[in-house]
Amino acid sequence: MANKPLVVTVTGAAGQIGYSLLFRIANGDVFGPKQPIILKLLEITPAMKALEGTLMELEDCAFPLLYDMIPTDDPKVAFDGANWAFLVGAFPRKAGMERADLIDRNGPIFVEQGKAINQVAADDFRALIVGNPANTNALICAMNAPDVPRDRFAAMTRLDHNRAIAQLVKKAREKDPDVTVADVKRVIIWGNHSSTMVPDIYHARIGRKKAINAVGKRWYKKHFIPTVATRGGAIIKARGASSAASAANAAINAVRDWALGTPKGDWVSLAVYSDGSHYGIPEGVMYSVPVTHPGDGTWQIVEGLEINDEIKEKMRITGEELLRERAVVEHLLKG
Ligand code: NAX
Repeated sequence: MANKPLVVTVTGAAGQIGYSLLFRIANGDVFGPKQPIILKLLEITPAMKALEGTLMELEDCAFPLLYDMIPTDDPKVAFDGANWAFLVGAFPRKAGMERADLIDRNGPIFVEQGKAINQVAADDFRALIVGNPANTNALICAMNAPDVPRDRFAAMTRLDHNRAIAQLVKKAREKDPDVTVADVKRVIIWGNHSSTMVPDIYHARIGRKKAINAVGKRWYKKHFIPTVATRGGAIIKARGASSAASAANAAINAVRDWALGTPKGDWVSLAVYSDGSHYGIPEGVMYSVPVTHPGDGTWQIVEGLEINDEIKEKMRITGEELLRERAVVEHLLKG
């Protein structure tokens, strides 16, 4: 074997995102066509049987890069020696459940997993948190793994970022049918992965044009922002189930870029720990910002962007929501 296998942990592996994600990781879509993978798959005990079925299917794909698979319901086994993790497993929001109830329900999962990561993960461990409320779960996980640097934990806003790009392409094509996804650069999602997220296109370009000029301010405010922010709900309404393949795809995009680097001249959105030194973002929350990845497993916040008052106000509101979420879980952050 050319390269030593990477240990990649996926939680919630028997769920619907897991069903799409695992096959693409095993296919080399994240770490490249030369990197063998060991998948460690965490589930709750009642879902172990379903996970067994997914494992049988993975086996039947005979992926050349899939060196081994280890299913478990024990976080310490799942994170043992892990280099990367996709933390997808969480309980879904049920009808009538407030956001605070969901935070309460899912928070303890990330306490337990953070503690296990602290004890047994590899030195170069990194995790993308997908399970909702993703930003606050990422914070809980990071704070319960005090020996792992906080910049190794990030929450996923890449699906929102991708949704923003797709909406821009659709609109721009009304005037120019040749516009493609590759023409759209420098979109930003600020803040929380929730309806207060701030999709910002004031720095974005579509080909050589400023995106805001290409699509118009009116459309941006009236259609784009609400469409991106409520897309998850629209998919549930149409499909009868929440986004799964697109969420798995976004997780793959996010970790691939984090591991291997962002394309030149562009950036991506990722919710990372705020130390309070950027763009007036409050300290101590996981806040989505534009980042570049040099390709060595690190990220850098894009500096020096001029933020207009309209976006600043929205950024303040989403920041306050994150602070309120933090207050709900303060007792889980002690580590
Ligand atoms: P599913 O309900 O299909 O799967 C979740 C899986 O997690 C289940 O198999 C469950 O048994 C497992 N699980 C629960 N507790 C666990 C624990 N303590 N350890 C390990 N596994 C555990 O949900 P799915 O559609 O796959 O979505 C998973 C999570 O992603 C949800 O929290 C969902 O809200 C969130 N999403 C986040 C997105 C984002 O952009 N950040 C977008 C997509 C998605 O909505």
